[in-house]
Amino acid sequence: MGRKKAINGFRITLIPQVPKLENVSEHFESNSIFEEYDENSTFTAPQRPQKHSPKAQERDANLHKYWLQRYSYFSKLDEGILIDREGWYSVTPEVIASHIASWVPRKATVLDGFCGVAGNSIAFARRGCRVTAVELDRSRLRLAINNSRVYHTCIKFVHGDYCQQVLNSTYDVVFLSPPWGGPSYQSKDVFRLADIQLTSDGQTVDGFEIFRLARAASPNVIYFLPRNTSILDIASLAPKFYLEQHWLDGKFKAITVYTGPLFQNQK
Ligand code: MGP
Repeated sequence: MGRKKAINGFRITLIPQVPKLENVSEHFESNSIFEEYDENSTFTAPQRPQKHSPKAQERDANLHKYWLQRYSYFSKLDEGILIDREGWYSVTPEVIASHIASWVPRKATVLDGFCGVAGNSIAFARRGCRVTAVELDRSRLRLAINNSRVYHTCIKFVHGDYCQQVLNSTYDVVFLSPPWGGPSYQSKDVFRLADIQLTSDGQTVDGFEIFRLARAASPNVIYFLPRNTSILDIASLAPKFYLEQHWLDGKFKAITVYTGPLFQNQK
């Protein structure tokens, strides 16, 4: 629940604490680090709509610009959406997430390998896809589950490492929106796929390897990338691809690469 505080005569509702997962059915598969949360899990969602407070975001100059665009990320922001620091700068704006989802047939199985606070997973689920959403950060996963509840979507959430999860099953589509190393991608003239660097099982995994792993789980991969990504790197991923530029309010935000038979002759 949000706490109320009087500041300069105004009553401000502070951002609520991360809700507790209660009675969540967790199970550990043998030889696996995954815990699964699905539609059968019970979860305490926010009891009533919460107003987000500008306080924290206004204090933090780096987050201020995201705060100003807050309703572009989640139109239901005030209905209980929770976003952490990394979520603010990496969540896909809702209209872009819905557009990306519109490329995927309804009922398709989709792996969202880096679900973050669930912006894309929610869009795929609203499209009618059967979504498995993976997140390594446990606290962020709780926010994702909360946000999915706000949108009344049914998503299978997995706490774990994309590089391991992607080896476990096959999917109609794998969606990739990995961490790009934070907003500093903007300072590079050209962003290289090798600049995406994750650690999995003690090994460094770059943006090429992330894609290679996805292709092993599905012939159809959607890759959400910085707007300054090297076109040569993208061209080296697959012989045929669609590349889409996303513009919002006159600003070039990001690009998406679609590869695989599902996307041939789609648009
Ligand atoms: P941005 O460049 O930080 O914002 O991110 P903006 O508003 O274009 O910044 P400005 O300074 O040019 O005005 C643009 C979009 O890219 C965000 O809304 C996110 O959807 C996405 N994005 C940004 N980052 C840093 C990441 C990231 O690390 N990972 C992923 N997957 N997406 C990101």
